[in-house]
Amino acid sequence: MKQKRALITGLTGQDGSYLAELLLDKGYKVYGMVRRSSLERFDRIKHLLDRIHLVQGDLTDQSSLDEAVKRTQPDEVYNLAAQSFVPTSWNQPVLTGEVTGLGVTRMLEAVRRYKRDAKFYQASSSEMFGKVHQSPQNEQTSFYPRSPYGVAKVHGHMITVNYRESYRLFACSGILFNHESPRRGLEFVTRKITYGVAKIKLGLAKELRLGNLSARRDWGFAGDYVEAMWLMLQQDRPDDYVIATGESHSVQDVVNKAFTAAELDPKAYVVVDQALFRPAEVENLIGDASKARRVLGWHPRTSFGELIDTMVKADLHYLGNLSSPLPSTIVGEEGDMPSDSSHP
Ligand code: NAP
Ligand code: G4F
Repeated sequence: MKQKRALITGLTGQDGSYLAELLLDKGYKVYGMVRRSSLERFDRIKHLLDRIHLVQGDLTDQSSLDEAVKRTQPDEVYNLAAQSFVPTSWNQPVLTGEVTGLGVTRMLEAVRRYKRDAKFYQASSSEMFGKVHQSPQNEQTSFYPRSPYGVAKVHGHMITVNYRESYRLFACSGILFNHESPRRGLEFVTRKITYGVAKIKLGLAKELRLGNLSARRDWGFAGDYVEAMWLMLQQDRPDDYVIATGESHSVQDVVNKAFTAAELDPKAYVVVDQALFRPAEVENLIGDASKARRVLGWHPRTSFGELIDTMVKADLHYLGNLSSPLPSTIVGEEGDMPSDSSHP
């Protein structure tokens, strides 16, 4: 049987790395799109580099996307690339619209022009529900995004639906709720907490500054969620699916779980910093993935407790084995963020 080819945008990100592993295990020839930067950002995929094929491209540059699709002739395209950090989307709203919104249109155009029969996956987001109209949220719930990122994702979602209907492309959107792992970026709240806990435990930090502790999310494990992406493209017809655990927890719950895993008392270390609150917050997300369960046979395998425990252990292991001092920090809109991007 002919070896299937997959093209992943956002290969160097959290989900790109897990999806590449899954597709390689399934025998795919995997092409990954990477953009040029002055420093290589291959931390998450260094263990895969001898098995994947890199193609250069950027979601803001149509010709590079056309060329990537023309050259690789993929059977499946997974569009995971995005400016994905919500606070940055207030700071760089136009860039976020270009990459996270219009970038999807550019990718769909490349597929339509150069590999029309390729199956296309779009990384939609529960951030589209924003100020929620119903709970739990499912595929019928209306959108009310609360950030430039959420607005851009609504564009990406709707243009995917539109290309499916206009051109009969096999185009699917996965509306994924928050999913985390030891490879999560250090700026997102779960990893900020588990990394911060590990630093405190090892005597490398004295406090952890956080914003809104009462916000609630439906958090799952990224490794479980990339399987749902693949399953969507194995169906007979294209459709959209919510992917979630169906459980919601507060940021305070993550704090409690992570500090307990390291046998520390959060009250002694957590500082609430008003500067870390968002101009408009998404207060409460909880997903209803019953369609994915019914049609795809997908269900999450990792519990909230296991996820946070694993992340704390991984960060303790990583920081405990560092041979050089921690890198200096830069001040970002979410406070002091380590400038390294270390991924166990
Ligand atoms: P991530 O770790 O932030 O990765 C984002 C990826 O996009 C990186 O590989 C990044 O490349 C790439 N990228 C950024 N700008 C680009 C551009 N202009 N051209 C080409 N590539 C670009 O995100 P993730 O957590 O893996 O999420 C994957 C996708 O799912 C994103 O679209 C995200 O918005 C969406 N999503 C995520 C979640 C979640 O909870 N994780 C939930 C719902 C939806 P560099 O390494 O070069 O920066
Ligand atoms: O971890 P977060 O930054 O993730 P957020 O904003 O929910 O977005 C993530 O999930 C989306 C899916 O719903 C993706 F589409 C998106 O790409 C990204 O992966 O923040 C979660 C919550 C927020 O309510 C925030 O206000 O945590 C709260 N929070 C409290 N203190 C904090 C902090 N968030 C961050 N990043 N840093 C804090 O210090």
